[in-house]
Amino acid sequence: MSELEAQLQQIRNEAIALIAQADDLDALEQLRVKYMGKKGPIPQVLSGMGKLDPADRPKLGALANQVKDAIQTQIDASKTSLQAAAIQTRLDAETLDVTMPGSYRPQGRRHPLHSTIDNVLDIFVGLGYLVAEGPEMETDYYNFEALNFQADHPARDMQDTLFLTDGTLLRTHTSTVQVRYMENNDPPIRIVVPGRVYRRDTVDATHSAVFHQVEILAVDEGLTFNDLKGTIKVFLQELLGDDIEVRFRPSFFPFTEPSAEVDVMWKGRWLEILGCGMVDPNVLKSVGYDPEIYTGFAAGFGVERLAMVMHQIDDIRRLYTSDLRFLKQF
Ligand code: 2NL
Repeated sequence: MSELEAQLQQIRNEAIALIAQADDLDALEQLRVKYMGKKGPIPQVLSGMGKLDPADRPKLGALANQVKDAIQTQIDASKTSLQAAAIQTRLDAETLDVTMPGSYRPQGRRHPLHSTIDNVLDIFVGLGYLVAEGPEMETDYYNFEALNFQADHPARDMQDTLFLTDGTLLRTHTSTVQVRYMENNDPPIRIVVPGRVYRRDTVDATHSAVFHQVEILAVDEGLTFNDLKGTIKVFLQELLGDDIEVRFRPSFFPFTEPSAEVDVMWKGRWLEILGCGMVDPNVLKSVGYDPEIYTGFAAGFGVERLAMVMHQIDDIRRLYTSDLRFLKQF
């Protein structure tokens, strides 16, 4: 065996050994470039062929090709097994154990006050009413004057209303929004108004200085007390069930004439649930509606009281203290 043949065989043995040990695809590629490239050891050996007897040259060339084939075969084999190993490693890393316990995501929900408001709004929107809202800080005009409160009405007393230092006040009902809406829109109108209202009250189980109201208002030609009764009845049936018993009692509000209070039979007792009436002609006049042409009806109720009745809540303060043990029940 010639010196050059021996070198080729040594190159083959060394290359195959190193390639077989390569532990990733990058290392394998480096070995491929090193042993199979144009600047590799095989062309190096072949460049010494000139010194050989011409008769021995084909034999050396044939051996060089065998060595290259052998190295290439090892490269292919290593590449296949390294690729398979890489896929297996990735599969192992990405394995999901579907039997592991899931992570707990606390689920929020509507507050009972807001779900009550949502239910009420949905019913009136279904009857064709638009939802309207307005400011909580108001003037005497919108809270009292335009709503036909006489100058000496007890509700205007400092004792009952929260006045701000600049002479404005915190609205004591959402009727202010209806006055503003009527000022800016011609009849026919139908609106439902949810909102926060303020009273100068001592807090106890049934009173809060801040609470929520929903009021409705409809103004059109020819609306009668019968339209009011029908609307209230349908509303309470949708809210509390078709079998609900409803009773209207005469009452008084400065902004309606005639006025009524509405009771429902609930768990064996008559419970007062809302106030209503035909809009007083003076209120229509103050927003520029002609009471000879238009009539209207309105109603209002406290959301906390309604939610307390519906869910048997014993203390209004439970609705404000954000105690999850309480709220999780809804
Ligand atoms: C109650 C009674 C009521 C109204 C609110 C109203 C609004 C305008 C004109 C006329 Cl702009 N009326 N609202 C009418 C009757 C009763 O609320 O007991 N609320 C807690």
